[in-house]
Amino acid sequence: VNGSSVDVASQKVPSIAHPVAVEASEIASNINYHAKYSPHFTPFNFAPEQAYYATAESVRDQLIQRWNETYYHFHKVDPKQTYYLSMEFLQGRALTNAIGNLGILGQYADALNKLGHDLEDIAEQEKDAALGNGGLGRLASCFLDSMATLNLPAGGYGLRYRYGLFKQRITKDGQEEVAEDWLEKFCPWEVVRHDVIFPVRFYGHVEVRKDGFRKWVGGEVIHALAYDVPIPGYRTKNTISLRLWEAKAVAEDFNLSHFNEALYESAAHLHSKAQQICAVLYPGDATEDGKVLRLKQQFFLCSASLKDIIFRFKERRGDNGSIVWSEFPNKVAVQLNDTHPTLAIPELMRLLMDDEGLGWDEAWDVVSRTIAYTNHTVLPEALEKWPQSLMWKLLPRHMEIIEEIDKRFLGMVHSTRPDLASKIQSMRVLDSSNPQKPVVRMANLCVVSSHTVNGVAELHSDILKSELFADYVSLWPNKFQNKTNGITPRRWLQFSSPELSSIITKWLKTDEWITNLDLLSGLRQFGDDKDLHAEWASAKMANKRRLAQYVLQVTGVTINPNSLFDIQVKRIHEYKRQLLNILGAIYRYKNLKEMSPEERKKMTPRTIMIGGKAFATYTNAKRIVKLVNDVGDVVNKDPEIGNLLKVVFVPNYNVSVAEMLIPGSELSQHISTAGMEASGTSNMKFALNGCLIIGTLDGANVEIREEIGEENFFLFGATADEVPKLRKEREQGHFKPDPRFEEAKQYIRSGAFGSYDYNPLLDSLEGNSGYGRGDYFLVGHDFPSYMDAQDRVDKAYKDKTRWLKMSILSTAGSGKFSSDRTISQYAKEIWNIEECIVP
Ligand code: HBZ
Repeated sequence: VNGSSVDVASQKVPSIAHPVAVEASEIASNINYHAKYSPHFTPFNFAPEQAYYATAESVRDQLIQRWNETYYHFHKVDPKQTYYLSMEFLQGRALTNAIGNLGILGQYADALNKLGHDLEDIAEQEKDAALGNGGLGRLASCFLDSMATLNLPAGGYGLRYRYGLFKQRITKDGQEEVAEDWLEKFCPWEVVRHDVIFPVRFYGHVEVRKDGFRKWVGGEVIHALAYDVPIPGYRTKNTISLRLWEAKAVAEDFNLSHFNEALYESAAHLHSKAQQICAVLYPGDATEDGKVLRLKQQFFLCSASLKDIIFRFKERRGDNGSIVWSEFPNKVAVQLNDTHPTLAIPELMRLLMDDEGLGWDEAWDVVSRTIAYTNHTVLPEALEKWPQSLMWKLLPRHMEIIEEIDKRFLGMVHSTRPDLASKIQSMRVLDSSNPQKPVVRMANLCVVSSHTVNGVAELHSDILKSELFADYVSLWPNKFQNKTNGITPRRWLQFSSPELSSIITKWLKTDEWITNLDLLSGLRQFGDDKDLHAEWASAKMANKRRLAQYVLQVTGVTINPNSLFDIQVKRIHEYKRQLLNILGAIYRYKNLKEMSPEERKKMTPRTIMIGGKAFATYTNAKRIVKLVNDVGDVVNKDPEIGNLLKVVFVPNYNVSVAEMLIPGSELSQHISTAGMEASGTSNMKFALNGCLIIGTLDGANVEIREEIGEENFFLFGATADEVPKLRKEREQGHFKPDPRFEEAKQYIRSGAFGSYDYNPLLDSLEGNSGYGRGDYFLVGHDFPSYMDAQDRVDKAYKDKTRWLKMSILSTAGSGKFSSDRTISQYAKEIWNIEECIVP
């Protein structure tokens, strides 16, 4: 299917007609050119939307030039390359990021001014590419930015979902999910590669051929067509690719005779099957069909990507037929972003054995030297397990291979480590302990098959070693690593808060911090400087005003920029404890109401903002969304309270909303039950923007607190090692709740926030009966220390000088959390790849 290989390396890069524009006037004329000759609308209309497409296309010209050069250069040098396989990439908007990375943001702003437009307004025309749902997806996108910036030969593979994450609408019933068609109009940031298309099979059966080879045949074949998205590095020519696969049936799959017999649906049967694969991110998996579809999506990503990687490996070895497969791991590193792309393991085994003729040992050696796995969760319910029956049906050859992996693993442990006999059942890839429903444990398959397994923050990696994967550690002590997450400082500071960025550059006398974030520590020496304080405060205030305007626009609530802006934004999940936040807000409200007017005057005014999406079938999470909105409705209209407290639910939290919220924040909440948040990455974004954290000793909070100093972090709550004991005590009824906790719950039950039945939600905080789950997330236990920490926050905020110093020290201590640092460590310690700079 994939066309014959051309010796592209020997071809010259064709020169383009228009030079790469850097002057505002040239840029303006390029934009004009595209408005005229790349039209998507009726002519003579240059409203913001049209201006956005023309602007994006002019940027694209510049990207394509660099992109082609990068491709040719990598092809010529043939370095070892990393491929990041992920079911999610949360790219957000591309325009500002692209011109920012190209270093021509100012020129584009000027050019648009000449054309009667404002860059900010134009940028807002773009829909977010929301091909992900949370931290894991955004991490993948930050990683791509760093790979490009560090000139690494690397790229991403994902799926081109038609409907990414749903749009969240808030109604009187709480969250409503609405499909968002980000591809409705033309997407200027992708290029379809009509020459890159691979068949992907599902179902069918395994044939044993005369020569003994096994071959997977029959079933249903869908094609994977490549769409490439350019990823420009910051101030480098290097521009790498995010390759997104679209599922497609081809013309031969269309049954013309059926169609002519008016059997329209059956005529296009395979076309509709293909459409389903890339229709939505995370289709519901409560039904059997839903599970099949999810597994199909995962396999589709793995199979197409590996075929592409193998094609490139062979292409670069030339036509002389001398493919040395043991060289493959010296040219290719594959990183699995969680277990979702685990099927890459048996698929690579199958391609090597059944298509390329390698023996088991040879293929296994290649696979296990190529693949590495990142774990992002220790929650047992989030560890993927696929029913063996479903796998046999959809992927019969892969199940044979998985059985063999399991069998050989078992044999190896029996013969080399008889001491592990009592552990072996839980270490195995196959779990047949429930004969009704035997499953494949994807995480175990990853651990057994990968050369490296990593967690995403120190605490999380320690828990992997001491708990989740403890039994494997004695078998393979060197397999386990930590790679603390990071975020790109370009998107999350430089472009989202230009005011603060200029101040940092001015005081550090260099803008090198943008690619060497450790330099931020140079701000520490100015922690007490009055002039810096004044500038810092004014940048923060500008960002707060911008945020207040946004909040007014999307919620109708007026918030006071002089109040403390307190934000918690992340997916809604019980372990992240938005419920703790809102119970605290309720207690604060009740307390304010009970005060005398004199007492009230002494209180620190607060605006609590909470945002995030709840998974459509996660009932308790949706109840939390409803509760926050109900509390806001009452509190925000209470004339007695006025500006002393506002509670705002920010709807439809996504990457571009985050870019608005984070720069305007002063306090942010990262309050998960200790041991449950693998890392968190928004905590890093907030800290980088000079926002103080109230948080538990969980995930990367631990390292953030270490870096910025414990005196600049509002700590509370149980530690990870106390949690099991506390849960047990709770179960045994040895828990005496704090009266403030009881009051807050009682206030909800009294109907103060409307008549919606919150009992199921509140009962989850009680003992083990009815809905009660014994407060598994320890909201009750941590409540008093949370409230005490909040009192410390109020007190600190009253002292403006102290707060500003803490804010500056927060930014100064955030250097470690650049994704450039994270990716350099992956490159050195896991992938063994080096930079490959396009001249
Ligand atoms: O990955 C998140 C972790 O919760 C967070 O602590 C960490 O910082 C981040 C990056 O390492 N995990 C996710 O976002 N996970 C998912 O979104 C997910 C998606 C599908 C699943 C399970 C989890 O089936």
